[in-house]
Amino acid sequence: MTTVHEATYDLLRSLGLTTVFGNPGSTEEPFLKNFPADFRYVLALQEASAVAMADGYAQASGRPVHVNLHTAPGTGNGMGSLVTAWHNRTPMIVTAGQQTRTMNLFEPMLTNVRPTQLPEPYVKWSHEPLRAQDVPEAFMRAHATAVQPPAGPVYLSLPLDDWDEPADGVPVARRVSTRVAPDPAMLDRFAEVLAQSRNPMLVIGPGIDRAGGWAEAVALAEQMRAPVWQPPFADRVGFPQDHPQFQGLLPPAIGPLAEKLVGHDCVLVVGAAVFRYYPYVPGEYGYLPPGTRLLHVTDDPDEAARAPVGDSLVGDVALACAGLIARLPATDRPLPTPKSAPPTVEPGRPLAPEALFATLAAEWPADGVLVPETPSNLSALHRQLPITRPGSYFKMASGGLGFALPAAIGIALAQRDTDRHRPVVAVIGDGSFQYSPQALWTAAQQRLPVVFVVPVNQQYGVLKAFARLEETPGVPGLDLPGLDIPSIARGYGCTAHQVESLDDFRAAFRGALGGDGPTVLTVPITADVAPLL
Ligand SMILES: Cc1ncc(C[n+]2csc(CCOP(=O)(O)OP(=O)(O)O)c2C)c(N)n1
Repeated sequence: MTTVHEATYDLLRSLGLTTVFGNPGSTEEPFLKNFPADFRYVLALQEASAVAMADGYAQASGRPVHVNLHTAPGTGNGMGSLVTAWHNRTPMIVTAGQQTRTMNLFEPMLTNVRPTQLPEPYVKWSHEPLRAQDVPEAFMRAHATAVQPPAGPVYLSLPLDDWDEPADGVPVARRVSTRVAPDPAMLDRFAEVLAQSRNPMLVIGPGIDRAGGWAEAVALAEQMRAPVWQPPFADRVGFPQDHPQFQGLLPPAIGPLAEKLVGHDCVLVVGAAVFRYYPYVPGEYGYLPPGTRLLHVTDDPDEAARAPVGDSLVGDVALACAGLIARLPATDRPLPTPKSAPPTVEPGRPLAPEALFATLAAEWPADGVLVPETPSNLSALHRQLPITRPGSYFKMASGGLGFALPAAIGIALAQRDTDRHRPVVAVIGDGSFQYSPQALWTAAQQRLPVVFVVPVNQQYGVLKAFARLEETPGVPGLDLPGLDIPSIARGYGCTAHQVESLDDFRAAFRGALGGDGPTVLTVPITADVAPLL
């Protein structure tokens, strides 16, 4: 007799899902019992870390991932990271144990009372099988749902007494496609508008990196001879930031962003929202300056629906770029002026963050992967450190802190599993560092050579900038004295150094890159905070 347990593991094996990220409890042990030797359990010490680590792993490996959480409390702990995985469009199957079916009517301890509602709305599908025999097929449906565009997390609640039940058989591992071609008629219309445009602008977003479309995006930009901008809050980078046509990052507010579009009769946004704004700063033009037409390409029907302006074409963004290249005539438009070089900044003591990032850029390994979560200094980091290759930048798309630290660990594990061994460097503010530091233990246990650079300004700097912009003086809780981050890091098994000069940073960074485990480098920086916009 094949049990539900055997049928499920057979299916997971066929789907290539032999790694389980998680944090176990009594309700998960019947699933985890007799854990097969060809499977791997990556233990995280808190569920927020388990989900974010899995998110990084899925994004860097380009494959869906399985995370196993402890019924309702584990799901609750993982929820912030699940919100991020949703916005990151990460294909993720989250499973959680459920109390025994036979007792559930009376709600024993650890009952997940409304299991399918708990992770909503940040899952594409949420389900508790009606019969034990449906568990393996539910995994198949969960997988097929998670990977289709827009990819995202799904949730299965699995009662603990299901696993020894007889199975109906082992489900067939089905394949579903993950690319949907854009409508050719709408591509024709977009191409006509672009061909007639005198001064088009391109906005290339994270969707291009996700679709593996760097070559298509570069070819389209070069064919159009148009300036290229990155949209606000891009969680991946879709265009080489050292390309002569690359102009920089668009500001995340309605008025300032619209001002950047002035003079362009057409703006083509590919693989991004229109637009991801943050503070409400309306300008004189509204969303678009007069005379500017907006065209939008996304693989997400909901992103198309909620755009306030423009015509949207839904489909795979790399295929759409290729379709436009084939349709557009050559042009002799003048090329845009390259943007100016980043400023040189005096280091000072404590260091100016921008001087630290200039040194980081000078030391940057050519195939390095950056995982940033340094809110008040992100613009300085971008100015100094251009991302020039695909799959080299992973940031949370949600605005929820606590992603970068565990995600960097999942990304490093994916680098090792895929034999790419690209160095992973996370730059994480001293405040952001505190949301999921337990993940450091997993990095140490897995001997992953992640380098964590922590600019320490002893405050929630960006919230001070926000308070100035919003004119909300007297907000409490924005200072962070008394955190001993090197001790925290050592406590979890990492190497840790505090560095105060650029020379010390250089030496410590080189050593950390060549290490065989995680290193945390804390760097005291000035508490000056740049304006939010
Ligand atoms: C989960 C979560 N909680 C709270 C916040 C609000 N928040 C945004 S930025 C920030 C401060 C981050 O501080 P730090 O990492 O030290 O960076 P700095 O702004 O000083 O550069 C906080 C608390 C958030 N974005 N996410």
